[in-house]
Amino acid sequence: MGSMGHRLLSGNEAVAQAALDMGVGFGAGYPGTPSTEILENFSALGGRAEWSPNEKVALEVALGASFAGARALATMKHVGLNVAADPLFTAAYTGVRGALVIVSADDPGMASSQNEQDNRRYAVAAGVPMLEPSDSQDAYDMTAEAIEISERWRIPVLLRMTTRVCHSKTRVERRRTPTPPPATSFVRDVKRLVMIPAYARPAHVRLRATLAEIAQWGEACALNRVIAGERKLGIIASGISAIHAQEAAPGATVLKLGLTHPLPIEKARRFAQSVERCVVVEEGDPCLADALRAAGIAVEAKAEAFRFGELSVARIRKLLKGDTSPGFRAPPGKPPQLCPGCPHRLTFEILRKLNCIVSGDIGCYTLGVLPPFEAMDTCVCMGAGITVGLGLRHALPPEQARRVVSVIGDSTFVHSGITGLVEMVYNPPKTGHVVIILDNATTAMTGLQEHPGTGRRLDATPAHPISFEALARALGVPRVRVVDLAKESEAYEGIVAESLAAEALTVLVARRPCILALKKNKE
Ligand SMILES: Cc1ncc(C[n+]2csc(CCOP(=O)(O)OP(=O)(O)O)c2C)c(N)n1
Ligand code: SF4
Repeated sequence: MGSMGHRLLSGNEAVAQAALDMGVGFGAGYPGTPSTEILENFSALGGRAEWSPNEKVALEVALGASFAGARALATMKHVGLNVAADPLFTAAYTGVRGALVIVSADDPGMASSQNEQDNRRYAVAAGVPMLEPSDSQDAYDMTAEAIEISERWRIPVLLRMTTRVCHSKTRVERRRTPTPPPATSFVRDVKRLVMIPAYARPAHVRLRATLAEIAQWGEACALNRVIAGERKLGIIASGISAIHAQEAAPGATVLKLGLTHPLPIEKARRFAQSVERCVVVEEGDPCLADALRAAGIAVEAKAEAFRFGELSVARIRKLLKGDTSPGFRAPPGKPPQLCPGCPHRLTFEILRKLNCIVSGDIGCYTLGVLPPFEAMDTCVCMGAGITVGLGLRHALPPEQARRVVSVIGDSTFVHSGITGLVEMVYNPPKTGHVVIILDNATTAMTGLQEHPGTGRRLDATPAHPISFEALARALGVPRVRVVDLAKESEAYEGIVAESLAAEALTVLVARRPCILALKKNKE
């Protein structure tokens, strides 16, 4: 489609454009930096996209659409794939009908995440192909290629992006002729789609045979290519590292891997033999190096120091020299802060004043850990605010247990807090518990996305807003109280104190919209 010319797109925009051009009929996801803009752009381009309550739901809905013959996309950040891991592993067995591409946006260096897990491990563990774009053109081309691989071999495909690839803008040519979404229909295929052990056993055997076929195909496919250079130094790299490596060592011969699972082992072997020194340059875990060495290929792996954080051109120069001395570190910037006027502020002022032990969660409100509040004591993963709080209540001596409060944002509550509330009602701590749902009517941290509590969908169409207070009451929480922070700010402290003293199961819905969401919704 040369006639459409080149455009400057971020990696996320390029994935959205390719999905649209390839006739993806359904996109689902849960927001998470750096993946969020993929679905937002897909929707803006006219694609059918939805925010799901969490990543497991998103992947399952996308899988269902694929079973119906639609081409489907599921997007999430790296930790989101932990939540969606259950359907992922078995979807590899069922396989797909329409293409199913799962975007895992990893965050080496933790620009905006609680860990820097390397999701290339998931491709190996679940047994699904993985493609790794290096720039926006790759993101476009590999999204299209992932759709084709998925349909050709009837297998879900992981597209692994990283923060730099998601957010950097590079030139993109729309190389695919836009095609409309394919017609859908249900075709009964019980042996493939119902994973009872009798059908799952052959499905696993089938999966391994499919992977072997893809591995064979990958040996010669254009996704894995050699960029010619001197024989002295060969570099094997994928993703953004392949681009940085070319700049760090301009003379080197580079094997740029686009398909990193299954690996083109024989191609890599020939490559390693063709150069005098062969170094694997990879961000994160030594996944490629381990796999190549296990196959008996003599490659150099990076030193352990380079496992942490992002790689840059400067770091790769050091990596190639084996220099592990600490490099230049930018002086720490100003720590982030809750916006002036943020409705979360009052809650943390009160929790600090009341000397609470605060089991926190992830969102803007995690900033309650920093000065001036310093009112958060634990924060692990989405949803853990309620459940870790319950564990503390169960195990601490009563005089400390009585001070434990769980705080959780509204989007996070929908994502994975509801089951925590079920646990609370089912296995109540002896001293009761207090959960505060910080309902600011948006998913603020990731850029003000809608969720099932806001009354609007991804494309801003109206939806039935779920009521947290009605849900808590229906689950059997005896004390449920909505606090309107605009009108009851004076009374709020007394309400929290009284709830702690009650020693009963309590849910307080602290309600006041995020000031930025209010502004956005007025525009
Ligand atoms: C499994 C997982 N998915 C997504 C994210 C990214 N993320 C972090 S917090 C958050 C939600 C924040 O919204 P909310 O709970 O409403 O709090 P707010 O930021 O609005 O205060 C998201 C989507 C994550 N950390 N983990
Ligand atoms: S964006 Fe909204 S929720 Fe986040 S700190 Fe600012 S006002 Fe608070």
